Amino acid sequence: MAPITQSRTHLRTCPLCEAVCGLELTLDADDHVVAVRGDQNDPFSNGFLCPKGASFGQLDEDPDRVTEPLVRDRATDTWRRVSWDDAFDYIAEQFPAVVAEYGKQSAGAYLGNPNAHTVAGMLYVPMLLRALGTKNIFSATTADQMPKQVASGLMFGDPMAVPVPDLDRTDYLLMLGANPLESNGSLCTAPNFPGRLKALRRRGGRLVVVDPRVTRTAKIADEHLFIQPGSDAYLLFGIVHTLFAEHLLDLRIEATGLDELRAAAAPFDPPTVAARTGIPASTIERLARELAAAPTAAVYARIGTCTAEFGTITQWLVDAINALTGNLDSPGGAMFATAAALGIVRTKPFRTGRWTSRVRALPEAMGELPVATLADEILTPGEGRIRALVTVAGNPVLSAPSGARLDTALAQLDFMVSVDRYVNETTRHADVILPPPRPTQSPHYDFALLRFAVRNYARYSRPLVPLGDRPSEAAVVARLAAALTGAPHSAADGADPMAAADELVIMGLLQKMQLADRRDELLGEDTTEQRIDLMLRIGPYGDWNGGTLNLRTLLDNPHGIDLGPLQPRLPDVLLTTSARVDLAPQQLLDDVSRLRSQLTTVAPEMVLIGRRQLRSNNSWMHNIEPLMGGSNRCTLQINPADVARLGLGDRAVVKSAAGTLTVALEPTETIMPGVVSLPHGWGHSQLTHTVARAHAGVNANVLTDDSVLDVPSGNAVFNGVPITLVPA
Ligand SMILES: Nc1nc2c(c(=O)[nH]1)N[C@H]1C(S)=C(S)[C@@H](COP(=O)(O)OP(=O)(O)OC[C@H]3O[C@@H](n4cnc5c(=O)[nH]c(N)nc54)[C@H](O)[C@@H]3O)O[C@H]1N2
Ligand SMILES: Nc1nc2c(c(=O)[nH]1)N[C@H]1C(S)=C(S)[C@@H](COP(=O)(O)OP(=O)(O)OC[C@H]3O[C@@H](n4cnc5c(=O)[nH]c(N)nc54)[C@H](O)[C@@H]3O)O[C@H]1N2
Ligand code: SF4
Ligand SMILES: [Mo]
Repeated sequence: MAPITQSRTHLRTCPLCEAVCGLELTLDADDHVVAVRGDQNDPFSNGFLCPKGASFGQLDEDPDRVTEPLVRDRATDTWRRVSWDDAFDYIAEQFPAVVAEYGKQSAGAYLGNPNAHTVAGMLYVPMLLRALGTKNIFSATTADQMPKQVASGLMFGDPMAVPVPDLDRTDYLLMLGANPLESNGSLCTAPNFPGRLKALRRRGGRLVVVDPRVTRTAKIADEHLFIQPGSDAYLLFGIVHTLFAEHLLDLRIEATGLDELRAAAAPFDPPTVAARTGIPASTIERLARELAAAPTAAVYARIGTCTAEFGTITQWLVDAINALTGNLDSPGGAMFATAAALGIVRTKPFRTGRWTSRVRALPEAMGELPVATLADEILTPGEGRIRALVTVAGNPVLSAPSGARLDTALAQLDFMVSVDRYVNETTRHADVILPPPRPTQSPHYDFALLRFAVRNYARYSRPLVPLGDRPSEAAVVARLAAALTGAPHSAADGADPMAAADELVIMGLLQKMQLADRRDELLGEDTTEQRIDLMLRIGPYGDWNGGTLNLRTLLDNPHGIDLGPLQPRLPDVLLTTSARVDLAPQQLLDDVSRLRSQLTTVAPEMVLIGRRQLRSNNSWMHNIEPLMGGSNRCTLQINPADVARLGLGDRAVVKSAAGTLTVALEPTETIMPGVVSLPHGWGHSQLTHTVARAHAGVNANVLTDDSVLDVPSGNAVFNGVPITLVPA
């Protein structure tokens, strides 16, 4: 260990989940992270740190990560390290050749979750997608929050206009399908979510949690309600029905569709939906009355309700209830954040289905096709079949439905490139892996997550550790975009794809704002920083927009800047044609008949749901020794009554329409009878990295079924999957 005098301290944002906590890192003279603490002076996270953040150092330099470009020999399935130039030359030779032979649509792309956390993912990947010019774009969004974005897009006109519960001021929080005590929150950026919930209760507020499991969050709540998986839309319609029936409305915003919403809710009276949800009619009515009576209240629903068959209807009704009870866009209710960096400027009302997928004719949403049809697009012969694939920061073999089928599909590609820090279950099929640098070598700004924050806040972190002679991830992605399209990509040809791309974006934006003469004033050490500076300066707090913020302000305030509590933002955020909130979008009304058709369906005897684990991060932190073991294991939670009824032992064979797994059982009273829960992101038996393989677990998505979708959003369905269980 280096002498203490040589160590230095650095501040940066944790990139590992949506909570954006401030970290205080101690680095030794050789640039190794030797200590991690929560940044006490961060005005948003106030020193909060979870076990994942605490292991940032181990993650930063995981000895099993990929550090140099790898090329796979297909004949022997072995990897060889190559130089960056050789890697890009090889890509430039192979990828465009496939596209030249089979056409633009033969290229595909899959983007994983960490793209929402990286500067490369937010600023450079969109450019790579444009360069490819294919419709075959997929991402973790359609295995995650697409229902919320489609619902927001249809109600508010903008799929990025997602209201978040005003956690610090609300008097009543109804939370469905979220477990922030383990996940630390999602589409609700709130460092120290646990502390904020405890504070809500301390100030006399009420927390009600609806979940098929008694989660850690449920344990600190005033009330927990079991719900039959996949039935949240019925519960929420029951609440909407009651609000109308009992004249509990307090609509304070300009809205259309009130009568249509009332009509849509008519068939879903609490006695009718009670059987389907497993929640008594009297409880549903009481929830409606409590929401209406509370001085302020917010309904918040997350992944458990998104990755379900009626995900979009559910997300719509969440904000419909917030609106009907006078809580939309109002302090203590559900509000829109004001992010400091200017985002994509949309001008047209959102719609889906501008094109459809080739095999199943599924509509696009936000320029993407459902990941549930990625395997179809690779496996189904015909013109437009995907033959060359790029993945950036994703592991769809473990994260997409019917993962085993996708595994088979990837093996049939003509060429595949992945930008990823590991050889994982997905990237093992790649021909080339391009690694990002260590997180300490990357800049950090939360372009996406700060749009969904419970306080307005901004923080920029510069890289702490020099890159040496390797490229930044931004430069990798920019160079990849050039190589994939056969454009000049190498310094030897005089090309600097990153600088060229940045210049295009910067000048485009400046010209649009009629600020072209101010190019030289942009601050920053490189063109990436200059882009960030520009987005801040013309953003809502920017010094070119009447405010004070720019890159310098953020560099001078390394703990982050508090920009105050959320402010009412209607009608400014709206992009609907009526310039009002649409409480009953036609596309969602059309889906209600599908919901009605299943109202009296008898629930399957056993259904599968997922869960998150405090010391996991989807599929990719299982190689970090200090996080492993204890409760961080891949077990099937099951009620002891079901274990006894089915005569099961320690293990069981689980069968679904999509596949079969043998799993270790974890009997627990915390899960309702008839429901089992398996976390996703496990199934590492094929990996070479040592720790993860020792804790392999099984791939939950062998059981989930890519033929079942939430119709309006095309989102995958992970919760409420019918299964059978027999002794192993
Ligand atoms: N059954 C079931 N399935 C699910 C879910 C569920 O609840 N149940 N949840 C879904 C959800 S919400 C999500 S978001 C998806 C996640 O799905 P994916 O995004 O496909 O999977 P991750 O496991 O997050 O994989 C992230 C990859 O990014 C790599 N990586 C990490 N940091 C970086 C970086 O800085 N740069 C680059 N280039 N790569 C990096 C990691 O090594 C890893 O391979 O899974 C979904 N799948
Ligand atoms: N520690 C940790 N943190 C993470 C992640 C991680 O893997 N580990 N992943 C990150 C990602 S990508 C995301 S998207 C977020 C997600 O963050 P959250 O939305 O908080 O996700 P979960 O913790 O899985 O909580 C979902 C809950 O939904 C419940 N549920 C399942 N089916 C249903 C249903 O039909 N109805 C209802 N009402 N509930 C249901 C489950 O039992 C579970 O408790 O977490 C992020 N943070
Ligand atoms: S809660 Fe999320 S952001 Fe905060 S330290 Fe943990 S992983 Fe990092
Ligand atoms: Mo996610």
